[in-house]
Amino acid sequence: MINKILVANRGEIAIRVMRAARESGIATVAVYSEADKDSLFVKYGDEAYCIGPASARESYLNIPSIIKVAKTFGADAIHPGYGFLAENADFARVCEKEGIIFIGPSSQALELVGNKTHAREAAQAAGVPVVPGINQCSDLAEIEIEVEKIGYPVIIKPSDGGGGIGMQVVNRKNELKRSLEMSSTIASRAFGKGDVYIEKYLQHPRHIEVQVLADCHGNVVHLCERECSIQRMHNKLVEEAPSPIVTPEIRAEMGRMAVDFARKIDYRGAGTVEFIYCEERFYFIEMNARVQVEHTVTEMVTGVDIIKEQLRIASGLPLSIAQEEVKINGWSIECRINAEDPFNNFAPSPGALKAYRSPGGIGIRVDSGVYNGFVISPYYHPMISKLIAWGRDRDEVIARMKRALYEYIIVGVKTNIILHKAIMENPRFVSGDLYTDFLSLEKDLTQDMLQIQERDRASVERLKETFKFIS
Ligand code: MV4
Repeated sequence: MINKILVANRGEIAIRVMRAARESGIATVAVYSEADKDSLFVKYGDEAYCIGPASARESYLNIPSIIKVAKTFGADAIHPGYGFLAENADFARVCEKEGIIFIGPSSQALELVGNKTHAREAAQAAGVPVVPGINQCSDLAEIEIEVEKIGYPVIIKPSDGGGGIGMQVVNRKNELKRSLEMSSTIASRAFGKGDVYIEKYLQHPRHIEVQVLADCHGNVVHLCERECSIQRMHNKLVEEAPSPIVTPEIRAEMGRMAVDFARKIDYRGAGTVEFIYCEERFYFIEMNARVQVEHTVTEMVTGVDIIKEQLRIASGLPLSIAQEEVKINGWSIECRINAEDPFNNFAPSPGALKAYRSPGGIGIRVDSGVYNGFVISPYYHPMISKLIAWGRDRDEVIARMKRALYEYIIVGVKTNIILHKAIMENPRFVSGDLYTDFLSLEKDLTQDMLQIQERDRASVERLKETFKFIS
């Protein structure tokens, strides 16, 4: 059993974990950088210790400091959240050696899925469809012959990478050599290893992922899919569950594939199996071995508390639900509300929230670590909150999200709320016609944003007036 969890993260996800811990009767320890000393998550922890200066490297990535706090103050488990150390196999291994429970998969599983080529091979071995491609890149002449068989365009991906870094699309033979070198160089610099692999490049794909949970008693379940196609430069902006195009038959098939993959690699914990969906087929691309930002939409439609399941699994308990009990109820959408300027290439807009009031009412959930007067730090990703709506169907949840975006009062920093309003009103989005290049291809979104801004100016100003006596 776990008595005390050290939460090795910050912001909304630290609070999310602390909430699940409190409901489970488990104490928490917050660790924070100097930049985060006034953050809410520091107060949500039963104890809190400063582990270093503002830079992530010297605080949230500082393995020795985090382990030292855990040992000194008697934390028997560490939850890494997402980002930072969440998928770091070395960190998981240190925890294992020190006798601290890492709330996540084993270091071996992290190592396996951290290498995308190995993950691809495991998927193939589990009978899960992968994109046609080449796992081993040898000499150029051989690669050229293999690529010719697959057909251009192809995409070169770093084996040990993530987040789209170092990926190169190749349209013809004479670009292949240069792109291989480019991808490998970027990969070496970013991930310390220059290995790459090649896949057929699928155009206008949808990004659909399946949430899985696996305990240490051999139980593996999937919690259905999320559609995460609306993204900008590999940063997801809007996610939803279920996916508008997934039928019950495809859902059952994708779910079975995700579970088969998790079983094949002896996975334990919460994880996400990522697929790309293109021309009515889906293909495995990789596994995310952590709880994700967008786990919330799955929670809203299944009623399962994914973090509490993580805590059960880490304690050695069986999952609280069986596959037959997983049912989708209604629809959920998440909008990531960032402090950034949608009219200036999404430049971060850190600073003080001079006025802040988040929406509420039926079907609305706001996961956030901010409050009125809080200062958004320039040192980390400028996410203000995750605004999550639930409705009985997609039309109701979109209407509810629009209503919540209307209610949101944020003064002092620029935000992407106007972009979310434009997306919620976009005919393509409303019809469920989503794909990963949605934002780059919808050329008139800026025009839409300007129009919506003019249309809503008076009502936005009326709401902001509420705060005029305070600031
Ligand atoms: C692809 C692809 C097209 N074809 N693979 C980018 C991030 C990584 N997780 C997978 N990525 C892609 N892999 C093949 N064979 C297009 C993308 C891609 C993408 C995927 C998911 C979400 C957003 C994306 C944005 C651009 C490209």
